[in-house]
Amino acid sequence: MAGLRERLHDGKPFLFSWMSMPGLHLAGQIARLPLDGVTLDLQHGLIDFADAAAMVAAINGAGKPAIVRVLWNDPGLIGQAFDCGASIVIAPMVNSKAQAEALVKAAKYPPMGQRSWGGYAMVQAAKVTPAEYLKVANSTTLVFAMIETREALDALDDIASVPGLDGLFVGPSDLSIALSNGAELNRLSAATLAAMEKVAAACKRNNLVAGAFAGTPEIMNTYIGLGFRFLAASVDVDLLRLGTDAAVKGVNI
Ligand code: 3PY
Ligand code: MG
Repeated sequence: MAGLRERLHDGKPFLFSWMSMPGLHLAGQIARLPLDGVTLDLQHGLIDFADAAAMVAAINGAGKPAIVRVLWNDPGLIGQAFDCGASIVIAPMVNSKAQAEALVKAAKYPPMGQRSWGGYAMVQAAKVTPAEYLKVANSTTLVFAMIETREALDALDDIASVPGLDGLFVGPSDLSIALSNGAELNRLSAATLAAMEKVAAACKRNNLVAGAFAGTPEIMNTYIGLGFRFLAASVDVDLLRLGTDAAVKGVNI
């Protein structure tokens, strides 16, 4: 999406919805909420590729950038996400420089990478001709590598310095599990926050956008304080619970 890279670098938090449930109309509704974009979670959500293709079109139709967290750092899945019109791909469990290079290679056409040409939805979404799409694709599609293991923390600067990468995205649940050797799931644990400080610093050194899954205002504010700007703010399933709590709050029953 034109202007998205500039928006992500302007220093203002970019807060987005996170969807785990499939549904074209649901995606259209969520894209109209007052947040900056919508992520479809194809790793842990219940969304398959046919669902995602329709949902991406609905999100783009609402004028918001569509973000896809792919099932795995796999070139076929990354190409598929961009071909259906996603603006940003987030790849899970990127643990080495070689894996970060593979992510960029799958996402970019030559000379930056080896993305394979095909499809039409991405051309429709960009509102250009196929030949024009080729010219703008590498600069308008963005990739984030997820940092969520000890291995990734050990290779942080090697990963962050890979050309073509736009940002690092912390999976704080997996990271907290890894750093506690499986003892706790705590997105605000001291060890997780200390590691995230290092991720934010690596992003700053390499002119990358620092992103993370957050999910609550308290967590978001903490991560913003550490320098994170690209944040998953609310999750579809949680919105139903929060909305229901608000709908019956104060009712005399
Ligand atoms: C994590 O926190 O591990 C994630 O992958 C976010 O969903
Ligand atoms: Mg994870």
